[in-house]
Amino acid sequence: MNVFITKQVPQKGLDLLQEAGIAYTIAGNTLSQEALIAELKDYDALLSAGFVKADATLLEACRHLKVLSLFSVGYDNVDLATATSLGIPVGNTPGVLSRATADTAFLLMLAVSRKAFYNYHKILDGKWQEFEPVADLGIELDGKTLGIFGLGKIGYEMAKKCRAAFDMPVIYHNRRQNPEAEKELGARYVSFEELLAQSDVLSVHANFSPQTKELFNKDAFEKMKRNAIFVNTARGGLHQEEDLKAALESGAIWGAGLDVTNPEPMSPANPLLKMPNVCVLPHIGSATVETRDAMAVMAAKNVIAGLNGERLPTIVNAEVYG
Ligand code: 8YV
Repeated sequence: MNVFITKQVPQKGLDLLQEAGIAYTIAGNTLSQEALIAELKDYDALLSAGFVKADATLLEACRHLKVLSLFSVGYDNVDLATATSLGIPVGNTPGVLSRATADTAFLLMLAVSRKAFYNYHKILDGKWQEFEPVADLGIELDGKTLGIFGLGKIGYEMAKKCRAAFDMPVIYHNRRQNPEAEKELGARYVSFEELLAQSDVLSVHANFSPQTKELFNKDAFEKMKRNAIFVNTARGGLHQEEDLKAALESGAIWGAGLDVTNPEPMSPANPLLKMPNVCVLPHIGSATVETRDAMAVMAAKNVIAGLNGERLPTIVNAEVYG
């Protein structure tokens, strides 16, 4: 039994594979889809880290795979219907990255509110001048309303931090109501329109899907408060970048913090990077030692279960089991 791993992952996951008697190969470089398909002919499982498009072409060519284990919570890069129809179980890594990702959303919210990245660049550019009482002022967060779009595990952690740090009332919009967040955090369910109209900080934590694609567009930004901060740590495809730029330029919203962009990587020439009220990070939501270790362990456990013909501990397409 063997598994092909697309990128180096933390040793803790590799140790588990070894203990389970599973041989692994780690790709030396990023492979084209064609090369990956050719490689996978000799493997029973794929542990996919980074952006590997597991579309119908790849899955049909690799229908012999006993498991596709994702080193991520997101599964928007997998054609789940095809995986299920071919009987390939797909596993992901939910839960363990919620705190780290929420930390990143919190960091962006605070950094945007004080124009932190812009002010740092002023120093680098030799533009730290004399004290100016009205230059480059930020806005405070105490008591402001936090709106969460997609209040699942990560959104919950973000809401918890914002309540504890700044006593922010929480409103949210979801497919389903979240009774735990309502009870523990006093979160209030609102319509999407109300979320746009009432949030001082609007933080996005939803999955990317055809339903959520570019939901944050011109129309949405124009319905938001002029002092609003938009934060996206989910997927870049949830916002329309040109519309976001226009909304920031026109003052339709106050600022934006992005850990995800569309495309990734973002071009260094992107004008968003020069805007005072914008902070961009290169998709580091889950990038802590603790979280990446935990993700590696979870992804390895999915591989081991799949190769032993057992149900994956964290399965995305449970329908595969009928
Ligand atoms: C990963 C993520 O860094 O889990 C996710 O969905 O976006 C990040 O944790 C990324 O997917 C690389 O595998």
